[in-house]
Amino acid sequence: MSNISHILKKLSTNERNTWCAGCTNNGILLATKRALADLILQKKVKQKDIVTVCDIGCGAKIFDYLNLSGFYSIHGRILPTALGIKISNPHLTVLAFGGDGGTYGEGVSHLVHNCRYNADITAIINDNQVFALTTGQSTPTTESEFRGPSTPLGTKLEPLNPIVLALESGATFVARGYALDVNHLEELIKKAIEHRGFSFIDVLQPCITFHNVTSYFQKNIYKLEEKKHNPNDFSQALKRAREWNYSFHEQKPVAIGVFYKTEKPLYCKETQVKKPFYRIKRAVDIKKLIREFK
Ligand SMILES: Cc1ncc(C[n+]2csc(CCOP(=O)(O)OP(=O)(O)O)c2C)c(N)n1
Ligand code: SF4
Repeated sequence: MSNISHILKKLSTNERNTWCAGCTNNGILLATKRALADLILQKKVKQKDIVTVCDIGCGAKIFDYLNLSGFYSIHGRILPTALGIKISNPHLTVLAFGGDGGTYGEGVSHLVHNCRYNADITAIINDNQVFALTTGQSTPTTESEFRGPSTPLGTKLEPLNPIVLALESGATFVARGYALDVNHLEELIKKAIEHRGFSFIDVLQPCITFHNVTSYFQKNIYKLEEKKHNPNDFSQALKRAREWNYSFHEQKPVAIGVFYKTEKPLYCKETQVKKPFYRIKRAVDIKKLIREFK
């Protein structure tokens, strides 16, 4: 067995895959495993030092299929959980997996502030433009007129553009991937993990059961790197991000790749974490305190 197949095997679990047959989340799982296996092989990360923080949702079930330490968080709260882990032990490679519903709906303030903080965390968001696990209600990235269980007459709202949001919130690495282009997504995930700071990847992940827009993506997706896009140019990044507004009423070009990348001070450095919190001896005797309050 080659080294890479051996590492891929070590990253896998025996859990039964409960995604619908043909679910595009399998593309994200494969790209993540391959990206991690390559980084492990190159000795850039260690399997024992990788931590995943997952939301509640279809995509978040990736937690069960990766043989990594981790934390099943609550809906919308992957980023504060990931930030807490990173501050407590800065040596860890922290990956946060969430859906568009949890991250752009309930958890949107955490996304905005984590873009500002710039802790060294990688956020991978499976954006299927619906709350898939709860059977397809509309989320902030759903297109107008979409009819689902919570909007039987069609949603009347325009979608939120998470790429523009992340750029305007000050993120230092902003990218979009496509779950059905596994090789491209693998490269994006590697770049995101290697980036020093908060990395954000919105992954277009058409839900084949409740929001199947695969044919639109197959027709309209193009790669930024093939258009000589300069990821260091903020205004160019915003312009590219605004080409498509997450709707399907008209044919528009849908860019994937790194929109923007820059360097900023890291949050953990600014908070003066000299050594991991878990190594700091507590001055307070917790057991004694509990006895006092009993
Ligand atoms: C605070 C809270 N609100 C709502 C729910 C119910 N809930 C669980 S999963 C889910 C849908 C998740 O959708 P999304 O985050 O888009 O992920 P997907 O299932 O599409 O991968 C919802 C609404 C919950 N568990 N907790
Ligand atoms: S409902 Fe959609 S996202 Fe969830 S497992 Fe099925 S195809 Fe995948």
